[in-house]
Amino acid sequence: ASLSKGVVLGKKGTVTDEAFVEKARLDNCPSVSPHLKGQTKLMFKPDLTLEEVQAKNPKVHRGRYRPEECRALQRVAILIPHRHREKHLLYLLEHLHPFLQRQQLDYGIYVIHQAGSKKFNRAKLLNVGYLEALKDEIWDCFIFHDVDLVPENDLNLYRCEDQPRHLVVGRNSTGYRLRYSGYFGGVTALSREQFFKVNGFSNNYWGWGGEDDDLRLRVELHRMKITRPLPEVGKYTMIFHKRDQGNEVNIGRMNLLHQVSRVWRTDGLSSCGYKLLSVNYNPLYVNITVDFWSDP
Ligand code: UD2
Ligand code: MN
Repeated sequence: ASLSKGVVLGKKGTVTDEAFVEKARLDNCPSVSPHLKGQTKLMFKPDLTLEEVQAKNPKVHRGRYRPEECRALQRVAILIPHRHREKHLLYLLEHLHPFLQRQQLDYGIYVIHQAGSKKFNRAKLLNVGYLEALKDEIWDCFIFHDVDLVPENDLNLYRCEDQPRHLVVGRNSTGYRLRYSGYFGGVTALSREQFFKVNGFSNNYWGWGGEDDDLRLRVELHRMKITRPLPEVGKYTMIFHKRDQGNEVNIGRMNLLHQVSRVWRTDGLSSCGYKLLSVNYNPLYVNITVDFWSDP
C-alpha cells in the first residue's frame, strides 16, 4: 500500500525532501510491468555513437533511472566488468536502458573498469562493484553482467528473488541451450543479502574461467538453490569476440574450485583489496576504474 502525501507530512511534520515526499506518494509498481514487449529482434548498428544512445535516454542521469509513474519494487544495480570492450559496452547500454525502463525498475548501471595490463579478474571487479555501488545507494539487488551479452526478451526480469538467479539459459552461439547443468556464467542476479552471505566472489581467479562455478559452489554451500527463467525467456545474443589479450585461460582454476568450502570465509568481499583510481558519473553509467596489486 502507498503512503498518501498527508500521512507522510502529518507524521513527520518536518519532511523537506521533495523527492522523498514525491516517491512516498506514488503507488507501488505492478508486479508485471504493462510496458513489456517479449521477444524482440536485436539490431547492432555499426556506426552507433554514445551521443545517439544518450539522446535516446533523456531520463537517465548519472546511470540512474526511476519510474515516474509508480514506486519501483526493488532498487537494482547492474554491474559490468570491463576492459577494452568499448563497442560491446555501447551496444549493451543501447539495449539495456530501454529494456530496464520497460521493466519499471529503479536502477543504476555501473561499469567496473580494470586499469593496467595485468591479467583480467572478472570476479574481483564484480566484488569492487558491489562494495562501491553500496556507497551510492542501499541497492536491494545486484545483476552481475557480462558486457557482451544482450538480453532478447524483456520478460526476463532483472530483479532478485528469494533464491539466486541465473538469467542466461542460452545464447545465439550455443543454440540457446544451457551449456551444462550448474552453469552460472554470464548474467546472474543475487540480492544484497544473498551475495553478502556467500562473501561475494573469490578474488583469486586471474584470467579466463572458473569464477562463475566458484560462485555457484558458494551458493550451494549456503543451501541456496539457483533458479532460471524459462528457456524462451532467458535468451541472449553474445556479440562475437575472440579471447582477449590479458584474459588467457586460468589453468589453476580446477585447483581453486576444490578449495571453495575451505576458503570462502576468508576469500571474497571481506578480503577484496583494490586501488580505486576514479569514479566518474557519466550520463548513462557510473564508471569505476580500479587497479589491483597482486597478480600471481
Ligand atoms: C564466459 C561467461 C562469463 C565468465 C567467463 C569466464 C558466459 C556467457 N559468460 O564468458 O560470465 O564466466 O566465461 O571467465 O558463459 N572482459 C572484458 N575485457 C577483457 C576480458 C573480459 O571486459 O579483456 C569482461 C567482459 O564483461 C566479458 C566478461 O569479462 O563479457 C567475460 O569474458 P569473455 O567474454 O571473454 O568470456 P566468455 O565469453 O567465455
Ligand atoms: Mn563473452
